[in-house]
Amino acid sequence: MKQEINIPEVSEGVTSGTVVALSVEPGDQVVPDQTLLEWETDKAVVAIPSPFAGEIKEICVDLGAEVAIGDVVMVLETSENSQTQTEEDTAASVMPVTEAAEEVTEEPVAEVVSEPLSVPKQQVVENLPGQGHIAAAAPSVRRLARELGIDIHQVPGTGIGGRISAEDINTYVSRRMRQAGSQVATADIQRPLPDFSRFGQSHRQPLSKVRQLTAEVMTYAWSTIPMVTQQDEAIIGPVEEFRKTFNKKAEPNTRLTMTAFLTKVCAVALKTFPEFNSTLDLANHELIRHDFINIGVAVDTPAGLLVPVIREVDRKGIETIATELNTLAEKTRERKIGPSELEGGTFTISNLGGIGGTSFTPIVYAPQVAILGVSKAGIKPVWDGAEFVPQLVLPLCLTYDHRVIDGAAGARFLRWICQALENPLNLVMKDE
Ligand code: CAO
Repeated sequence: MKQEINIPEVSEGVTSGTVVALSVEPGDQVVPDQTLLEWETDKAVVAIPSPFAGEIKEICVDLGAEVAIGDVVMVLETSENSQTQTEEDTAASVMPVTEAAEEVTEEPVAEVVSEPLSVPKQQVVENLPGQGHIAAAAPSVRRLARELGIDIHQVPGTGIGGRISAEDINTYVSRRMRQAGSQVATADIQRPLPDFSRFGQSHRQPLSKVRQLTAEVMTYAWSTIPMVTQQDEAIIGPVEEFRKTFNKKAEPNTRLTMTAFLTKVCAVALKTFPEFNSTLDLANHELIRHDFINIGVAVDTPAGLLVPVIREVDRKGIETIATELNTLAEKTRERKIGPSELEGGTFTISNLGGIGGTSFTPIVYAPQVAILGVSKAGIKPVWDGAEFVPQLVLPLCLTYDHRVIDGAAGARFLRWICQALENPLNLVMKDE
């Protein structure tokens, strides 16, 4: 039986992407879950698996093609048996996007608003605030608006009946930034480029989706968040000794890294200083305090910077965190990380110490309010009150959103982290 393979819904907000690898050819036999192609979205590269066993009959897309959720990418000849066995397990992954969207029940009132086509769009949207109407937008679009701190009722929708799309939100944000006379360039605004051919030869190369998204995220954060970077140092000789002894008996995947240790320390620090585990909602004049602690770890990959998230870190021991981090970092470098694994972070750690450097100023990853940068540990003379003693010192840099966090709180938070590294007993002094 012939079966069309569609691009499944992979994550909120992801609608299209580029085919960056074709892993099979016509005539190949495939098994369920075998990767058929790699699809680069603006969040990550996603491996699209085969929902069934069978033979590849046709490949409907070329390398580099732009395809959207629901598009047919391949045709597979399945045997009846293989389809019955795997249908249930894989239904979600091949579900057409329209069916999947209907299952989303969050904020249902927003979904049923449908203004008559004859009503001018602008009028529909701009009449909304204060009149008991609800903006017509999918939950993912409403969430995007919340995360960007904008009032969705102010966004003109360009869809049928004034329905608001993610693109409308982005257009609105760009327009507001221009209107505000911002001197800062957004990702799509730049001064005219000089004619480089006057100086020599240059070559243009397209930006990958990851690079485009990084540009957008960084520009948004840099131009909207007033940030301060606080620096401090921790003596980590004893922790490093413990780590090295532990690793003598560890399997490669359970190897305890400095980043895993820092992730646990930060989780306890975030519990102790909850304003660092929050999001500023300017539109509603509120601070959203998160009861969950999910820490993102910046991973350097050939495709660019990606930030997979370790969830509920406060409930996990360092060994579990280390194993999860090793797995996530490897998956990320191999471009096998799913978009859902890049979402939901409430704080970020960026460890550049394996490469080098004495300090840097990381950029807050909105809608989070703080990020910890880690530079390279090295031996330094430290005054112990009587003499200089050689100590292994780890430089740490904390960047925070100064609208939410005062300088004194920033200094206290970072000092707490340093003291926890120097005396890890601090981690277990309070109830979990
Ligand atoms: N100081 C000194 N040495 C360090 C260190 C530090 N801060 N951090 C790591 N190292 C050492 C480790 O001890 C390890 O040496 P050993 O093998 O002898 O133990 C070596 O560097 C490699 O560490 P690692 O990379 O395997 O493990 P990690 O957990 O420390 O780092 C990860 C994991 C994912 C954070 C890292 O691989 C990475 O990608 N870092 C780059 C992050 C990045 O790009 N940030 C920039 C974001 S902002 O532009």
